[in-house]
Amino acid sequence: MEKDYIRAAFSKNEGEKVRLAGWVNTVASLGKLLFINLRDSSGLIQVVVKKDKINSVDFDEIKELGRESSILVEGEVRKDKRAPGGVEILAQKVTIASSSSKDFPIRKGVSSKVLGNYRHLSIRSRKFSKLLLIRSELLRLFRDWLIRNDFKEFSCPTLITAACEGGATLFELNYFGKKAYLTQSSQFYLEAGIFSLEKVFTLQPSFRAEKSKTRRHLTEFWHLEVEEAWCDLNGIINLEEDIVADVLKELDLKMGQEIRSINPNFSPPEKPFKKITYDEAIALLSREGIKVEWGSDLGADEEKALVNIVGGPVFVTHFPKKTRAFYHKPDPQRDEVVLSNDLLFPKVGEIIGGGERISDYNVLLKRIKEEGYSPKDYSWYLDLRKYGSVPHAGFGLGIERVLVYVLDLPNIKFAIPFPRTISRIYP
Ligand code: NSS
Repeated sequence: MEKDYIRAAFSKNEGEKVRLAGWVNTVASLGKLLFINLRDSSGLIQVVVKKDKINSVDFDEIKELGRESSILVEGEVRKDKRAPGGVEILAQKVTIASSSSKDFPIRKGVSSKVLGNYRHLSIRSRKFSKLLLIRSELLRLFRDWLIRNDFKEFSCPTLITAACEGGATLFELNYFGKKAYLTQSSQFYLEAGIFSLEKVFTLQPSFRAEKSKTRRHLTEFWHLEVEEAWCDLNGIINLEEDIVADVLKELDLKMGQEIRSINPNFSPPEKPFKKITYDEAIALLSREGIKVEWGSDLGADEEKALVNIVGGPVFVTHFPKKTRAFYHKPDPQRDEVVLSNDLLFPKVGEIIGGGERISDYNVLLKRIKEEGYSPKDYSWYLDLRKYGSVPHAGFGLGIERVLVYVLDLPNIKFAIPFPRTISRIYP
């Protein structure tokens, strides 16, 4: 197919002859004139069709086109103050690619349930298209940043045999008669990867059988995970701070206008982010009358309160061992806490979980047993500590959580084209 058409947003030069391809938003008829509001991936443009400029059979067919009909337009750009966007296209030829059925189910005022049931169609809206463009750019910027900083993309399996983050949220499946699971995190495979490439990352879905309905949990989310050899807790915190602050600044430069059309109050967070220990966090919360017993994890409400108290993004480090998965390295100064960190952000709470890993074989074996797991299930993971183990650290970042923050979304399900939650696996 010939692709010499240009996008609506770039059809700006008075007198220019252009070819456009897109979808009909509305057709308004004014006697011998038709005004088509045409949509493509770049935006909307008005197309004017004059009856005397076009064959009359075509004119009548265009007049009857339903919303979402796909058409090709050849015409001339004209400046017109009344047209949305300041320009319109005076059509010389309109070709109907496919006329849409008249029962397009997305209409003004439909419920959010209907929008969810028709997500395959509702992603066509201007707002959703903008959001998905921002998401696409965010993914690209994270990848670019990591590649620029000498990290290599490392592909990990989705089908796995043992839990990374504890068994509670595993999706189980039958793998030719054997028990297998969908991965909760690619961390262990990235840890294997550092012995080959030293600095690795992956950007792929993780799966969690989250049974609660919250505004920040999906059962399938896009997980950016990074692992680095010869790295400790401080090293990984610095890396997290750099990548998040740099990428959000770059995203603002590239997509600031689109972002602010959805969240007018967005401004990228400035480095350095505040850093506090878990002990300091519960002391701060206690001063505000929020009691957290030492040894309990921080929930969404506590995270929100902390971000408010601190006044922006905050790293919380040195969580109690019992709140974290077995692979975290215990603090050599204080065995009951681990060298872990969470990065908490306004509006959404935790966007990153990470830290330094146990690099000693015997310590790891002990922790696996203490947590009640079978060392046999982690035999390959233990091997990594047998053959030239190194200090190493890494983190995982939830892409959709970052988007909830950037766009101030009321629910994480708006941050992904086809959300999976406890109550939705269709479409
Ligand atoms: O459970 S995490 O805190 N950490 C890990 O999975 C580590 N194994 C990552 C690593 O070090 N390689 O999850 C990391 C992030 C968390 O901060 C959230 O931003 C996101 O993954 N996350 C989620 N996003 C959406 N929905 C759900 N259910 C979810 N769970 C975690």
